[in-house]
Amino acid sequence: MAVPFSPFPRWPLWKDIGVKVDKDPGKSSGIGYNAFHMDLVNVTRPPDYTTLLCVRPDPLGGGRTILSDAHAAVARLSENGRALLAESAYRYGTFFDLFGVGEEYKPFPILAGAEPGEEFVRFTAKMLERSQLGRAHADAARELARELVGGQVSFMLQAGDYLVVNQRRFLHGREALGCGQDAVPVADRRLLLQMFLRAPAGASPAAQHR
Ligand SMILES: O=C(O)CCC(=O)C(=O)O
Ligand SMILES: [Fe+2]
Repeated sequence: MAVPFSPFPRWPLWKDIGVKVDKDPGKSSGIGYNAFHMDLVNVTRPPDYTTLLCVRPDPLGGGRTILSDAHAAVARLSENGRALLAESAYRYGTFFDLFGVGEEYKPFPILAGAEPGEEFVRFTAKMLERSQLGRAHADAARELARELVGGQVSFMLQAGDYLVVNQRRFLHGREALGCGQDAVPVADRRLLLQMFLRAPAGASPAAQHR
């Protein structure tokens, strides 16, 4: 279906996402709400797929996976909102020691000009808190974040479940983990393994999922 690769030379192909109580709660391995995003949003060639293998769900019952159809959410926005999202006015995060994902993209448009439904909706709701955005562009992005939540589905990954997310179609995130993670031994805490996939040249992941 697609070829595994590691964008992070420093980490193994299967990157573990454990639980770190002292980490930024909204980020990977944090204990809080991980808002809707695509992985590696600020590169010119993001992974076509991001995949998550669940080794252990949260013993405290939190950490449901959330998914939302990005193009469906975009279609519910006003024309003016869509026009703002198509401007190169967005930025997020840093670019450091990455492999196989092109160049840093900064600033970037959330919506590409290409055929609707075929391209990435290059979005992370984390930019609303963590990046400097102009007022109108931030408002349009906040509107998109609201629509993503409105159209979301959520489910609990169980041990052995393997989720493959087409990043051209869906954005993903995670609900907060259960309260009291400090009391859970590290070896019993939630554990996922993450791997990225590149679609074969010429294959359109968006088309494959019609
Ligand atoms: O913890 C999760 O379920 C998702 C984490 C995630 O999306 C990420 O690390 O990129
Ligand atoms: Fe992610």
